[in-house]
Amino acid sequence: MAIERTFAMIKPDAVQRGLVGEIVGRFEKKGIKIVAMKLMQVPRELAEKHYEIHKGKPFYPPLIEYITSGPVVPMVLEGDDVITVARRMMGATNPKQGAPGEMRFDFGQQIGRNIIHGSDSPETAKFEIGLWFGEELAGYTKIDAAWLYE
Ligand code: D4T
Repeated sequence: MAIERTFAMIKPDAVQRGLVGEIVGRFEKKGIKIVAMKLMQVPRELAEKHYEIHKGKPFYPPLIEYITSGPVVPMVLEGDDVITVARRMMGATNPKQGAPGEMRFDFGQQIGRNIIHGSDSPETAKFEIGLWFGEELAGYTKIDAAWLYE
């Protein structure tokens, strides 16, 4: 068992389309623990730091516009192998690919409006949690742990 933390962010299209509850509900039903969550407008500087790796690519300017276009819901999730598991729940980057059951496939249509972000590695998760929430995030005990983990 590898209990780990990851960073996820519900993007502006999903917030505007009223999908926050649905998305958070999917994580909750899976048994994934929400360690931190907030709703916020993304300052341009933060968006640029978050997507620094894509700087110079053709989709970078519209990506920054999109992510700063309305409030987002960043969160920190905790669970067994959650970095990989949460990414699988989100699905293929392009909603046109992937399969039913994946959030991006179920709720989205275009790659430039793909609903949600999730960290893709332990290094990225650590960086993104620090960037959006600061280094030290207190944990808490949740009553379902004994029923989720053997
Ligand atoms: P994020 O980072 O948003 O969780 O998406 P992924 O990790 O699944 O995919 P990514 O980093 O390759 O892309 C970041 C972000 O850019 C948008 N995008 C990407 C786009 O608009 N056009 C493109 O061609 C690509 C590759 C979608 C997600």
